Amino acid sequence: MSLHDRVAGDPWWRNAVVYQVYPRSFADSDGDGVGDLRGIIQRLDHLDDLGIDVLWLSPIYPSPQDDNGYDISDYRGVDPVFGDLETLDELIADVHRRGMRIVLDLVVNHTSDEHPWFEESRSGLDSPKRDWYWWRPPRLGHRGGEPGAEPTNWEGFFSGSTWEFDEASGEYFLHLFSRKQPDLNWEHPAVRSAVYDMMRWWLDRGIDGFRMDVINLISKDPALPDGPVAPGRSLGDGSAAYLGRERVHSLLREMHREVFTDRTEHILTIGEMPGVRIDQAADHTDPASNELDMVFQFEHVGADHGPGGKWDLGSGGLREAIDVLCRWQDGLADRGWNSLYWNNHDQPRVVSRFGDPERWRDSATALATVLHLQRGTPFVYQGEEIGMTNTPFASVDELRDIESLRFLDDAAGLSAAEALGRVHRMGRDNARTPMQWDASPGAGFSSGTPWIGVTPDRAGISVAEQRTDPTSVLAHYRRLIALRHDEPLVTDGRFRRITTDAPDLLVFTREGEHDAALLVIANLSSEHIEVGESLATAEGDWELVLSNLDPGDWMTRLRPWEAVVARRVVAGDDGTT
Ligand code: ISL
Repeated sequence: MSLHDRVAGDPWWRNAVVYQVYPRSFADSDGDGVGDLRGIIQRLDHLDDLGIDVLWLSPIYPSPQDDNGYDISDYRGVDPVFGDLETLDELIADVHRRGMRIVLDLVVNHTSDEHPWFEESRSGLDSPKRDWYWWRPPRLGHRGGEPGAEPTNWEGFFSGSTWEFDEASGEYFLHLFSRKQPDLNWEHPAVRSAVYDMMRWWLDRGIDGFRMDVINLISKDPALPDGPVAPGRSLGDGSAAYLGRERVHSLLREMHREVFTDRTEHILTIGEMPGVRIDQAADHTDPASNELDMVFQFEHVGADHGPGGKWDLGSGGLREAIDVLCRWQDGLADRGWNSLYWNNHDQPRVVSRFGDPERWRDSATALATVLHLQRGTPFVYQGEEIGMTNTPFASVDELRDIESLRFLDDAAGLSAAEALGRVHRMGRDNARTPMQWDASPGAGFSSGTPWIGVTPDRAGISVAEQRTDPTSVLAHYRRLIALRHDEPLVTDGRFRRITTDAPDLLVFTREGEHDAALLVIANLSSEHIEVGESLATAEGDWELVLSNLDPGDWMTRLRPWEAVVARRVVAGDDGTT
């Protein structure tokens, strides 16, 4: 059944599964080594085959590509490296013809420094667009450009100060990310109306929604106060002045009013929100708020970070990540809606991060099962559905990501080997190696030299090798997605975790009316686990719905990484029980 046939009044996105494409790395149709829109069109059968409902494209707009397109120099076009607007129209039409929807990335916390808005803003103190960005004079008593003269002590997301000095005007501009990504000033009404206008333009062109990049950073405290400096660091944490401020709510409501009301179809809105808390997410995604449909939270993917952030490897792992996800399930049970993800273009590959390389297939499918059976909207990041792994980049020369390269420049106090080791584990390039379509040397991604190397260790990890194998990771994702479409409890059932004595045994139910329920039992470890007493509170008889291994005696003991979904057999259902 296609999305278009679903019951009227039921928001179309509620049981949808989203697939994220990172265009640079998905499919290269012209052999220049960079993925493109034509390549995506040629591979849409793969999304159809998986059962995907929504395609989310990471940025395809004209961009100097300092941060792979998250630095946009023209909001109404397509970068020539990816194709042109006509090809994008063709992609939109093809996606719709297949009964799918398409969501674009909206990156409006910042633009590129090569965007005409910024070029005009930078042109002089009296430019009419000067206040479209955050300009500030050097710190009192300092000369612009000298160390310590930055207007605040903030450290940026990509290491180093958040301020760049502009010789010509003698002022600094704010950039929370790279210096080629100046932050827009959302306090300026003209900025907001220019953004809303652009969003309407895209909706009129036929797109079905937006994934909004760092949307909880758009409101800044105009006083721009210094932030606290952690022991051993030279720069401060300014996030109190720019992360998750109360005003984000009213800005999002205004956007909703200006852009999304009066549309005949529901527009899907997903806000990316680093650092968002559960109570904030409930407020943002409560339908009564008229803000967003769902947000990306970061708590579970922070489970293995240390106090110093992602490069500071922590002691936590999968158990902690699961606890976080369960808290989010409970936290948004009555109000709001979860997004569910393990991977995206910023995260290391989940099977390498939380799975077991020795039990690659079983851990990849178990991790998928426990995510896809939760309440919320699942996101599959390209390659996750075939269990793609992290890449052992041999040297710095093989890395491409600005965040990793900045970290290596800045990693004072760490040996080169230690710093590279951390990049191996946490770096974003792990997610950005070419999509593995087949087992050929170029992985079927490109006939040319890819912009970033293909993962060397990839036996069995390609679409071609898995497509017709019913035991493959790909086949398992296909089954999980089909189950969501066919079984309303996966969308709507109430989540209840059943606590167990075994720390790596995850048990939860999804409960509906009249005793209807699904039971999920997963062994998230490489040891056998006795299930035994754990199921005492999961009353009833259960019939197997789905399993990632040959079904065994799952009510008694689970093999390593065994994950099972069962349905309660309700007496009187069919007159036989
Ligand atoms: O990637 C991160 C941690 O490694 C985050 O800090 C990330 O930068 C943050 O989640 C924001 O991500 C988004 O905005 C960035 C861009 O680099 C990311 O690719 C994008 O997903 C700036 O636009």
